[in-house]
Amino acid sequence: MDQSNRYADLSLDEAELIRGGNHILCAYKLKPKAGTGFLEAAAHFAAESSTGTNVEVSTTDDFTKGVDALVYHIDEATEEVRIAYPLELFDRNIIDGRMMLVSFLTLTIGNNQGMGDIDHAKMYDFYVPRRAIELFDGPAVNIGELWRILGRPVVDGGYIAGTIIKPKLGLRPEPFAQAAYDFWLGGDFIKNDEPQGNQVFAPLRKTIPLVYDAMKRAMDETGEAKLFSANITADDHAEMIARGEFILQAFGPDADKVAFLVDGFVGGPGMVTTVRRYFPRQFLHFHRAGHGMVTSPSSKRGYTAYVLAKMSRLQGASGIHVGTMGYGKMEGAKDDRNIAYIIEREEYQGPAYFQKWYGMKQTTPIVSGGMNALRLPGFFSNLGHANVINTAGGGSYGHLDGPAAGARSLRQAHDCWAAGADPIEWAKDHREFARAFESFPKDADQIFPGWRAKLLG
Ligand code: RUB
Repeated sequence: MDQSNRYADLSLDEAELIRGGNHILCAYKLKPKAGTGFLEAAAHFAAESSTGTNVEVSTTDDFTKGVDALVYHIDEATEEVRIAYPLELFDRNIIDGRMMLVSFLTLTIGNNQGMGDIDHAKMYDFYVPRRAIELFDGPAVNIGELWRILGRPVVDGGYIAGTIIKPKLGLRPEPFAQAAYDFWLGGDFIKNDEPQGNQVFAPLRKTIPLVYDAMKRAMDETGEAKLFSANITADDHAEMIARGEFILQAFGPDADKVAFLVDGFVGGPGMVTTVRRYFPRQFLHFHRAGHGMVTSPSSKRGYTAYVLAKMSRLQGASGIHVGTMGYGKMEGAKDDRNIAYIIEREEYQGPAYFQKWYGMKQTTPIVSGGMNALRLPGFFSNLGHANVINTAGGGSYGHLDGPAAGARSLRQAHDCWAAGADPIEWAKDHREFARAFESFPKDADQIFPGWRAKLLG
């Protein structure tokens, strides 16, 4: 059934919709199945995403029609469809009237992902009006808190050198804590890898007190504050809270130095909000393992990494992984900078929409995945700043002289970029950075051809 007379109005003006402030706007790349017209498919997509189904139902009244989602722009050549969703469509909490991300997803990227007359559809941007920004939690704390703990300025406090305990799994409590201690001698921040939790060979109740002991010893030794991002991901919210409370108790007077990591893509919005609302004083570390199944450019469904990052700020992530923009091991490209810019700036022109955040705290870009000291200077040049958390697992534990040297090599790489120095010249006076060339020779050959002759003589 062609529903375009009800679910499409191509005379609607986008600028006016934005001025009105009563709609969330979504931009998709959409392709109908062969045999279905473009406008017809788009209108069915909007129907299924709001008030409708594939047939007219007799229970529809005039009010219902007033909250239809409407296709307001199509461009068949570029597979572009833009839809305006009235704010009334979105579910609100009964406890405080606030908006919830799960409802945004259920409507805008829910049933419409499995429709028989749609070949594929992927959301690549969305616009949130001021009222909706006010109704989402947003971050409670962010990198500013971490800079304060590290004794730095709370604005532009700079690079946070971090790691992920590696191997990813298979360390028992003592070697795990030792690996943490060793890195902290040279670096700032350690995160659990995303699958690390309460495995039988490393029970959380045994591992966490040892990690705190390692942190205290490293703080005594270096005179610097240290940070630990503990994974409290679990299916059960009660389990997450039990883990979080145990960890905060174990860290006692240093509980402010604990972040909570959640596998927010596989776990979903409920898991993120559990941390955001139950532990509002802790840095909320959104790990996005699994996101590639929808965000990869090879996927024509779901949403992009840009959309994921933007949603995470609405939800209240203190920091989210933004990829490595072509400089690390994960898929990405230089212009993925926009994934960082939309979460850290007060306003930003995205691929479809100009978004203002109306004072919502920023979400911190976390840069991770195959990074090491050699890859950092180029990464910072591409991004244009270094106000990020960077976690380099292999880049630290793979350093020939161990994780403390690996950590120092990261800081030296940052300082090299900040000084605008030539990396090979810099390496001549910075031993740990120089040893990174020998530790990661494949990268060195690729990024700095001829380095051996210049550095090793
Ligand atoms: C880092 C690692 C992270 C990825 C996730 O380990 O595997 O979990 O960063 O990807 P290493 P993303 O430093 O040894 O590569 O950050 O893109 O979400």
